Amino acid sequence: MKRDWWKEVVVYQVYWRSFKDSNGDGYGDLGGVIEKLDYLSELGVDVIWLNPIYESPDCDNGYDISDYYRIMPKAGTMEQWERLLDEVHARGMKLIMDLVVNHTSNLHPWFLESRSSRDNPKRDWYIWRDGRNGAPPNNWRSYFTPSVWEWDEATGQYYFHSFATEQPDLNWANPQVRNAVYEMMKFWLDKGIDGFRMDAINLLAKPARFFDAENPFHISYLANNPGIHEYLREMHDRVLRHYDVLTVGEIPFVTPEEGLKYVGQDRRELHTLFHFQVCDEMPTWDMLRFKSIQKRWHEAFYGRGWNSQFLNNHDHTRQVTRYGNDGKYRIESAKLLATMIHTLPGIPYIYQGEEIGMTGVHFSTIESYRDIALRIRYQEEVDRGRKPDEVLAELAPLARDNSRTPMQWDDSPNAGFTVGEPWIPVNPNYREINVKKDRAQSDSIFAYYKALISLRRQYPALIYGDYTDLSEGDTRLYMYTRQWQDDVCLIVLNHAESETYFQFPEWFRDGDAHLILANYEDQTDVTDTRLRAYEARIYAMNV
Ligand code: TEU
Repeated sequence: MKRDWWKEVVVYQVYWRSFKDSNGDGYGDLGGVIEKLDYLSELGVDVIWLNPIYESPDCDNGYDISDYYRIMPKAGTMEQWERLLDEVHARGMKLIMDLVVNHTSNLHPWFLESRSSRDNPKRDWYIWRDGRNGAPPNNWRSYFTPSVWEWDEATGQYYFHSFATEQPDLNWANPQVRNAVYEMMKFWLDKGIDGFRMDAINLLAKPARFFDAENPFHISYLANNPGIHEYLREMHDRVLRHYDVLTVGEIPFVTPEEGLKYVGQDRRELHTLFHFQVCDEMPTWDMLRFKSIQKRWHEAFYGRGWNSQFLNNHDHTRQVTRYGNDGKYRIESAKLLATMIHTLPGIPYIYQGEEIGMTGVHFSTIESYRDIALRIRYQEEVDRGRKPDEVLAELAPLARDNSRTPMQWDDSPNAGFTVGEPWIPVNPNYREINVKKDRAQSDSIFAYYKALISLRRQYPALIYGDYTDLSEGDTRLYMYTRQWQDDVCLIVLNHAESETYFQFPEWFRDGDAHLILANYEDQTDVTDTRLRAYEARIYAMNV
């Protein structure tokens, strides 16, 4: 298999508004990211993914862009951004930026023009349709609202939005739109960035006719529509192939076979993708489901395309709370989940705070929540007559704000995130869980992540190796190998609070196996087959 730098990286996601505030306005910012670069460099990550920093009315935390060429004042200035890029590069790291081109803000000048009249030259830059007997053109729901259509009084038509009404979708069928996006991409690439994380990129194409959906709640109709691969191939041909960069598409609603159409190495579209089979189909940990997802994707992708591994991000609640145990075994289970993510096939993504085992949060009032998606959904349910408390209790566990609370640096007020008033409340557990405390402990989660990241450099089998699950059907034990040429790594995990025993594979016992990492410090015995609560180990050997 061909070696490429971008296959070998570990990516760290910086949700900057919650990372570190350098000017006391309560929002994290670029200055704060610069301050913490040594921290990231010490962790050992190769690439930083920065969530959108472009000018935006900020209805959806920067995913509603009103000027692609300017920096949002909350984040800082273009000079600071340029300095950030230099400082990242000076430390031997790379920077990838969020590319949000399925939609713009409704305050983007393109949309203001488009909505100004039916014969404006930019009318066709967005998707406008007549209603159907006084109702929207079809019955589709959007991600955030009951309809993808919003009535616009001024010109008497509806416009299409896959997310909030403040996020009208661009019309990718219009070549002028595509040109404008390609120019903008070149602007950032020419500044020297190292790639893009492409927001909702498989939503760009829309169907020729907007038929009704049988079940409007299954919003997969928004994705993978005819024409999408032509757009991505054109984007590759016109822009991406001229730069040596990493591209990762956010691709909801795909099977492995469909996913390969986006990232197959012969496809000339994208390098890698995020699929959401784990996050969307596993509300809580489900070992058998997880194993079957890993197996299916590996079988489809091995030697053909490159995957990603992640269990949380700014849209999906903290992994240790959702998929581990954020009480008694927080430290052990945080490390167990990290072990999986860094040893399963694909690029590992670390979401800020994960490396110290930050947990989800449960705010007691709706006012504390900031997320537009949650607030709209809450209102919709309350308007249907449901009890507010009950609705909140139902929505809280998977709320996006779980991951968006400020990074917990130390036990000083507001966790050392800001000297001002944080834009979203800090998780009240910050005195117990913070970077300073974690790093002072002998069983530091941070140190374990650091070790995992450096193991990937020593053992290319963890990156390029074939994957074999040796524990199919077992609901607690997960044991698998990664093999590349003569090198094998064996990973053994017990995803349970009680003990489990396992058997080494026959071939393994005879070799010169050694234990290269374990999440229980006292574990040094290579022959021990007893696993304690959330115990995780990695062995290596030559065959
Ligand atoms: O998310 C869009 C998106 O497709 C996800 O909602 C995805 O389907 C989901 O995580 C799977 O469960 C992106 C951004 O990540 C999100 O923060 C924005 O709100 C959204 O786009 C709109 O730009």
